[in-house]
Amino acid sequence: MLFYCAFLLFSLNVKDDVLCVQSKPELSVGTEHETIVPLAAESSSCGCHNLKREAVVDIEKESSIITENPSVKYSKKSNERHTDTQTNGEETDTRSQMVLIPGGVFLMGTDSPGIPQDGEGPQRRVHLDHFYMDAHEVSNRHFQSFINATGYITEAERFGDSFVFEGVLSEEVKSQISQAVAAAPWWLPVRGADWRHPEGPDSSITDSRLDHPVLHVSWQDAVAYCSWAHKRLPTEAEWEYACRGGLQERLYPWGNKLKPKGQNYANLWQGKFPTHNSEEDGYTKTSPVKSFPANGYGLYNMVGNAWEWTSDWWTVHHTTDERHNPAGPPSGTDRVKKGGSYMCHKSYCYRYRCAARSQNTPDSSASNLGFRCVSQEQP
Ligand SMILES: *[C@@H]1O[C@H](CO)[C@@H](O)[C@H](O)[C@H]1NC(C)=O
Ligand SMILES: [Ca+2]
Ligand SMILES: [Ca+2]
Repeated sequence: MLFYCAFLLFSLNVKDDVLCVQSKPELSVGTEHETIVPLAAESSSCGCHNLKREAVVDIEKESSIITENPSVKYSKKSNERHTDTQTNGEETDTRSQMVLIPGGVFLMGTDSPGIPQDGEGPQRRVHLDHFYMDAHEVSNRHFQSFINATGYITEAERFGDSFVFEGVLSEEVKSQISQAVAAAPWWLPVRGADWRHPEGPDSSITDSRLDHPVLHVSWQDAVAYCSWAHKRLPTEAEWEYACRGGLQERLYPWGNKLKPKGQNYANLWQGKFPTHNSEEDGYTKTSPVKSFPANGYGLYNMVGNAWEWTSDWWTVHHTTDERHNPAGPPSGTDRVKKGGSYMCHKSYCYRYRCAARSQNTPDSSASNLGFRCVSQEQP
């Protein structure tokens, strides 16, 4: 632990004390939690092989909830076409469109946790009032409207650095970095990395990436954006209920089968992490916020693409008492994030499930972490 803290103190200046108050080494990195766990330990401890539900679910029936014929719609090739046609409609919106999530009761968490130490269980009954949710992750375009209107400066810009996945950096930027995160050498603290420069100073979000999720935003940044838009961050319960899209006790927003009819339903990692991304789903990094099929509520990329901040403080202890509109513990050190990212692969980050969860300190930012907002009534 000391080693981690010393390492972080060395590699990051302003954020150190916040990162180092955490008690577990994998929490102290301030970025993708799953990447800190050694590969061997993870594959034996994550319980991936104990999941039983895949066998009992009618896959044909489930995929028909989403679309008539997913097999031709979500191949790598058609994803490219699909997203081309979608970029235009949003040019003039300054805020993203929202969908109604009807109130109801659902089973939050799971009794068959993929990663028990994350506090995915126990499963519990949760009642929620209706709310509206952004149909997709907040895009660079929408975040730019906020910045233009307010002059807000993100935490990554103020700190002067942010974590970037090594695999997306140019050789030039990499050559200037002398530190890395001890147990996760693929996370590099990059000076000048921020939402406008997702891979450091020599990168940008112009043109083709305006409709991708905004990255390198801290929890505070996300809260500031949502307030500006007269919205707020979702609670973890709201996020998870929305993720499930009206289905009960399923792993993913579309069912229990990761790739119905062999098609990709989310932007994840295919290949061998972190060295080889086969890009089978069409994307090495982020994808446009409306790529891949929406779930039953009309929500895109709830799992995969970018991790999403929620308003809850982090804890791994949950009561099984029935709850109404739970908002998490009253205090804590980390905030809950949900959904996994384009960096997730089952072998080391089986967190692209609705019940899965992870955490970061509120001032952390990284090249795979974004957010979306909700509101009780349509703003
Ligand atoms: C924000 O301002 C810049 C510079 O004036 C402009 O190019 C850009 O289109 C604006 N973005 C939005 C979404 O309004
Ligand atoms: Ca991908
Ligand atoms: Ca997401």
